[in-house]
Amino acid sequence: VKSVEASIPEPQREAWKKHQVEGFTDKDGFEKEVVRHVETTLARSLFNCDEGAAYSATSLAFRDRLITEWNRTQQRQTTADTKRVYYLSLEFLMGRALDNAMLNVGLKDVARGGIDDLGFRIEDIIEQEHDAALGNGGLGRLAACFLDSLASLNYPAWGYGLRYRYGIFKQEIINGYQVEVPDYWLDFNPWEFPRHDVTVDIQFYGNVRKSQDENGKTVAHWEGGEIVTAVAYDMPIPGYATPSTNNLRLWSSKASSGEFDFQKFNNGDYESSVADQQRAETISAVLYPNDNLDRGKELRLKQQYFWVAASLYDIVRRFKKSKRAWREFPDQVAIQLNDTHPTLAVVELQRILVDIEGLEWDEAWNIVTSTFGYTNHTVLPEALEKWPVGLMQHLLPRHLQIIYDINLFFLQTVEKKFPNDREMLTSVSIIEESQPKMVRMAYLAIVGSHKVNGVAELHSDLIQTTIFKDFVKIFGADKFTNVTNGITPRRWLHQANPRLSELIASKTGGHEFLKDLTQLNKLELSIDDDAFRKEWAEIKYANKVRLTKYIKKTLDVTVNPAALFDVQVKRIHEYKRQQLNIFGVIHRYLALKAMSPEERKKQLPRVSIFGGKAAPGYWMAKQIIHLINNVGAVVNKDPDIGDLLKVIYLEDYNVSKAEMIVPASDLSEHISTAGTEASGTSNMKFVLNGGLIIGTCDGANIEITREIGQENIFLFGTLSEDVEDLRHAHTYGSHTVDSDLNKVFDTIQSGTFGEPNDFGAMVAAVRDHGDFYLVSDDFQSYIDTQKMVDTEYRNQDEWVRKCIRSVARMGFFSSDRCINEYAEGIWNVEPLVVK
Ligand code: 9GP
Repeated sequence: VKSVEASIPEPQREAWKKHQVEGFTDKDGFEKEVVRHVETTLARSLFNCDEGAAYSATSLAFRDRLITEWNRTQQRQTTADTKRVYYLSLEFLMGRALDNAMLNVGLKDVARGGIDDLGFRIEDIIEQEHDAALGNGGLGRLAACFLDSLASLNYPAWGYGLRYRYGIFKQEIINGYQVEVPDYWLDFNPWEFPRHDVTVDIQFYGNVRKSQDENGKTVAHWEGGEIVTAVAYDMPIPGYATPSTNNLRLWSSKASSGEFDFQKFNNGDYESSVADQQRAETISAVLYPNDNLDRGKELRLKQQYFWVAASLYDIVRRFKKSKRAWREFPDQVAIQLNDTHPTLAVVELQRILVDIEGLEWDEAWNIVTSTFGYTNHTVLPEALEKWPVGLMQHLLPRHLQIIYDINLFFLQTVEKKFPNDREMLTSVSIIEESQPKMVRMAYLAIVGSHKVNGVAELHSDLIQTTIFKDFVKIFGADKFTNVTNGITPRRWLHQANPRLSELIASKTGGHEFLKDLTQLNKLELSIDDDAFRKEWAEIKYANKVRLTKYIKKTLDVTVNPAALFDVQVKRIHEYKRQQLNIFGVIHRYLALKAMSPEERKKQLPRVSIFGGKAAPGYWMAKQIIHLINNVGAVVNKDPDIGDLLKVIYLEDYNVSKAEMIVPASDLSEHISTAGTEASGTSNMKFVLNGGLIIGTCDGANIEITREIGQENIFLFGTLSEDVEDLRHAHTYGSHTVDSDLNKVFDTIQSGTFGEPNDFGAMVAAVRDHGDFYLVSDDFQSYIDTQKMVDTEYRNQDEWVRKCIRSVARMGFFSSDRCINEYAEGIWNVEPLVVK
């Protein structure tokens, strides 16, 4: 790190203190800051200030405020010298920052007035911001919720990630197909601070030489190869209703100064002189767009090492300033591995301690394992990371040696505990003896951490009884735990649904519930208050009207806001079963078509809303998108159907769109095959916004049911304990598909929704190829449950009561509760109370 650390001598500090920047606190001060930024930072004036410039200046005014508190928070944490948490995540799906900053520092009303005085509307200004979309889905959004909670609860914590130049691609739907467009989001980003003085040189490739030191100890030297420089970019993370402002540090790659070939440049060979530079910059250029899928690309491994090496260098440097003994490292530092992506950090810390700091292996290993915790987010085999040994050897030769040593010592302890059990050794070895040999990253993460957690009760049970069961035998059950996911009520209620947040505040005695979500339970006391329920329903209706307008504007489809809005927005994946949903929609369409006009008049109008991105290489997921759009194209224009059914595909689903869609939902679909969705977090967002769920007994649906009561959720489908038997029966027994689903398939194959062959593979996956996701098993109960939904929705008063009761019982699902559980059970850190 080439950071300059100079300190102003005591006598001169008075001048600094006198001029300390405080930031605005009222409307006048805010306006002054905005005008100053428009005129000086942006070099514009009142004659050419458009909404974009007004957004920039507003953001800069808030950023200045945040940075003052950010500086103080860092100062406070350094002085207190307490333990810090470092959250390592390859994804932070932050969404927009301005609205969040205004609400968290409690100055949105001040800004609203000021923006109004200056001739703009705050809603239009907020809309100008580009989402920070540095993530794929639930995993990245969870990390963003955690940052909000860590700051709001005053925990000394930093996030570490990569500063991708391109976040998740922008999705366009053209002729019903997904088309990917690059998301270049960094044109103007007022929320980041480049720290050109905080850089770390990261080594790749090369080879390892061993020598003996004066005591005869073998020392490894990693030499040669290539160097890429990591540059830090910091984003302030403001807590809600507290001055605590934490840091998210994102690393960007650039060529190290030694890599630029001046010789070639001077000889006029400009192109190849910059080639190395471009190669270095490629490391942090793009986010891999796969959700729950591991593709094993070399650049991805490079990203992982680049990011963990830079982050650990930073963490170790900060620790070394305290001049403590190494054994105190775990008392000062807790590092959480968000999934297996940062697992190389385990190896890197061991390398730093042994090769660079000269500690003995065992002492170093004790420090390492006491420092790390690992969160598993999936049991899907295709998502569990493995790297070919050959690639690891080539890219990180010293790390591979260390991995082999870690494995050797680990297997020796296993051998002691389970003598002569070769099967056990093969099953838990970090190196998979396959062709080619692979490094199993999840196993490395387990062996290198003191705690391993799943993200919902069912998921945590499943990892302990299936994929990691042998590790439970080896390490004991205490090493494994559960922390059920949560969401931040600040963004997912207060920001996304301001009217509902105000109504709740009026019934629960203020905004305390945003700090302690269990306070929502007071809502049940008002459930018989007619005016309250009326206002509740009005707010939902207004949110639906807003979405209706958006649908009209973007898709030119008119939908009836009084219809039941049935929403499934999330990544497109066979295990999440959007195909089951669209088959159900086709079934509904066929049923409506078969009815007499009189009968039709008695039916409940419904809008089926879909949204979500498919990984660009995931062909079947793209087929599902295509089918949904084709069904919409037919149904939405069918004069027999009219308002009774509309099928909508919302393009480019992202965090800011979720903030509009979630509050407008009556019913949301969380219908994964049991045992496949680790938790899900959008299920929590939908319920918190007064919508009900149709769902399977999977992930956090189970705990949501327990909290809100099974009378308030529409559950259906196979239980996870029966999944394996059914799969087996599909393959080895006779597998039949019931007549309703067959009718759906026949309609698809008759060409009603496009070319008959277009969706052949999707139909065949269910009918002929073993139906791995159990669509045929769950179809009938899904349809029956949807009928129940129709019936219950007709009784609006009871429906609203169900929604209120559900919201009242959602206190458990705050990410604040999660973070407190991690802090107590895994990190052993305390909040730093601000006076
Ligand atoms: O698929 C899970 C999702 O169920 C969970 O809510 C989220 C956060 O824990 O993580 C997802 N997992 C991944 O994206 C890949 O492991």
